[in-house]
Amino acid sequence: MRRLRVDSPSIRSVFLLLAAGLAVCCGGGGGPTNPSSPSPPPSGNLGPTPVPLSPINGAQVTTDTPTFTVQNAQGYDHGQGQYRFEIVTQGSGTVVASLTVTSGNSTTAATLAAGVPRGMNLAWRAIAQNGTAQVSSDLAQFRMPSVACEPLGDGWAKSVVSVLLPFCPQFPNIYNNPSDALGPYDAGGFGPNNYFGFLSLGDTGHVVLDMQACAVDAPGNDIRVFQAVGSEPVTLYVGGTPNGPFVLVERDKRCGERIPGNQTTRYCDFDLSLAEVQEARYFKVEDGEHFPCPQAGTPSEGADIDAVRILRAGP
Ligand SMILES: [Ca+2]
Ligand SMILES: [Ca+2]
Repeated sequence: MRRLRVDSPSIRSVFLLLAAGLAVCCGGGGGPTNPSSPSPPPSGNLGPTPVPLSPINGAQVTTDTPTFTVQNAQGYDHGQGQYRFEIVTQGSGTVVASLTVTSGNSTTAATLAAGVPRGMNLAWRAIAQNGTAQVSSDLAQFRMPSVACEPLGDGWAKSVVSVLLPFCPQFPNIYNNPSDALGPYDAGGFGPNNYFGFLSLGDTGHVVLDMQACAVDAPGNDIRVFQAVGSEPVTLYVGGTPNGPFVLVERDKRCGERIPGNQTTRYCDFDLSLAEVQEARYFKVEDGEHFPCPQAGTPSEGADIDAVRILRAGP
């Protein structure tokens, strides 16, 4: 049961609160609230739209799973609906994360447990919904923790965070050492069984690489992926933390630019601005060839990753 406040200044306010109490008294257990948020007004004084309470005004949060708190809107209080929290880019307004929770008492809070990407200029809003109508807050700017960037150095990939290589019994992948994607490009040899120096991803495979340094969005391309044997397409995601969340930069990009004098390795370039990412340390390189396992005819199916480099460190 909702508890009525006893400090109401007038009989009229009491009647308003009683009416509000009747409307919301029986909604069951309370929704998520943030005890540290500013004191909310009584539900009778809620405004026509939700109002962001925290984080606001560009404040930097200290966790990768931040909590967002909004003052509820009139008609969307506890027991009356739900709130959809959207994390969007400041540039195009693209939604990068979202979560819907039931309304709390005067305020509603949501913790983005799946994480919010670092290295982007972001804002958030809360959209109150009651099944037939909805009303949105203004956007509030905030900042995630900074990406931990080490000095640039030579710009080549430094270590493997994780790898997923689907097993294809039709034709098992023999180019399956993820370390072959580290350091400068060095693939060579001859096919189909005697190449060296690259990692074949197979259909839908991927590898996550720690660059230690960060790629930053400068004018033009920022990242170069070196891909061996042909021009198989590559998909690139980037992140500010080793386990993501990762943000798509470009999908299924043909990776076949030739390097003069090199017969094995080719490359393709990516521009962080496509993803509205300012800086990224971890690159998730995914197969973009999508050649189905049942049709496999070589032990090197999928994109063949020889190396990855931050372009600012050199061509
Ligand atoms: Ca760029
Ligand atoms: Ca290599």
